[in-house]
Amino acid sequence: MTGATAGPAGTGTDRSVGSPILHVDMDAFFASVTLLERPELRGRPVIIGGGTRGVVLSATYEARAFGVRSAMPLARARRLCPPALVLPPERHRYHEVSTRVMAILRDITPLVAPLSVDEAFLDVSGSRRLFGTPAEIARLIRARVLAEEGLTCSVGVAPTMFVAKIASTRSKPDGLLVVPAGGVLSFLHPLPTSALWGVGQATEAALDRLGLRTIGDIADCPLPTLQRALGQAAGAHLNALAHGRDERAVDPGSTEVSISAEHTLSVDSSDQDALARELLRLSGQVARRLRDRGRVTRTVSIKIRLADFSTLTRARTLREPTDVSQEIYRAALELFHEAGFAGKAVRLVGVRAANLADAGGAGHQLAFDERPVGWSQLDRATDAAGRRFGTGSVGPASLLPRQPRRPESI
Ligand code: TTP
Ligand code: MG
Ligand code: MG
Repeated sequence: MTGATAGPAGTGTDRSVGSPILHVDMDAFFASVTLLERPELRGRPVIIGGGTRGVVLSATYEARAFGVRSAMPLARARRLCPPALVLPPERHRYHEVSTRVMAILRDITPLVAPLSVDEAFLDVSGSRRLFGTPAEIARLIRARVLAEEGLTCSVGVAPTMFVAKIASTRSKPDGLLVVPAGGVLSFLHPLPTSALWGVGQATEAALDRLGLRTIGDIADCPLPTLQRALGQAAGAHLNALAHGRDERAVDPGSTEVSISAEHTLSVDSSDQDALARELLRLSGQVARRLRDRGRVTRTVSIKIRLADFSTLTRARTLREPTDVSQEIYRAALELFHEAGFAGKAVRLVGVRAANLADAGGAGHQLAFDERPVGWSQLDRATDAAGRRFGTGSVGPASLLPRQPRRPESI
């Protein structure tokens, strides 16, 4: 299926020219990647899940037809969809595909801001001469991702980030939806309030109490009423969004949720001193990249792949956020010693800094009202990183949105 395009798409009359922001999101990402190597399962309801959390991570659209949704407990998903096949995640493959998809996007413009492992914003304002209008670029991206990865993605094209994000969601699966500059309000206003990025259950309930069901209702609501119910800042933000106003710009540096470096040893090694030196070198790289970006980390993790390819991660939340090599190294080395790899042959080591914050405001956690509205998805990803990376936790770290660029040391 090819999704709807609001507005004619040919050059000349292309109404996407005033809509330079693209949001690209892979369809049923984990499930689709897993199915690439299991083509006999295509068309069947498939769920990726299991592991320690026992929830649905991704479900094919065939499974969703039964009501299966991500984050649902697997037991419930199985009850809703008895014929579904439940398969374990293959994190390494998802990461590799993600890296290649992000590279396709960076072929178009350096202004790519990944938001998670399977989605990114692009600002294509400067790409017109090389690649055409935003709608043409969206088609090009979809065609390349399909041709090169065998996967479908959905793309929203809009004048602003939050509208592009809503548009990609509304066009799923395998869709393209262009919201022309003059069509933002007619697109937004009929949608339910929950479609607004940043409106969670609590905010939705508060809006509901005011009798506000659609985004159009929010736009029509007097600002003071909205602010009394939600607070000054949140009320003003929602009012602005409901009028289609979103000042944020696609910033390639702002959405990184982690920075990592890893290295595959030329020969498998169990030499503890040599491995510690490698951790020191990688910690230095990570710290430098944090400083380059003006960021600090609160969560350091290590990744160790043994000769038999089994891969483990260990993570620690620091007392104080840092961009100092030695502090990152100290945490990484402690994790390494605690993990009990002594004597085992190691194939790959990695260091990751997650739970990032701006160096200027280190330690200052923005309250909801202070956050630029629209970043709640990113905030959630970052919060989740903190939760999942509890001291000594194992495993699901590789599910977190990763920095899509391949570390230079590989
Ligand atoms: P999503 O883009 O939210 O979902 P999706 O790609 O599976 O489906 P859609 O077509 O609706 O975009 O998430 C991308 C991947 O991230 C998803 O395939 C699995 C993973 N993921 C988790 O690991 N944990 C989670 O809680 C969620 C929501 C997703
Ligand atoms: Mg997706
Ligand atoms: Mg996504």
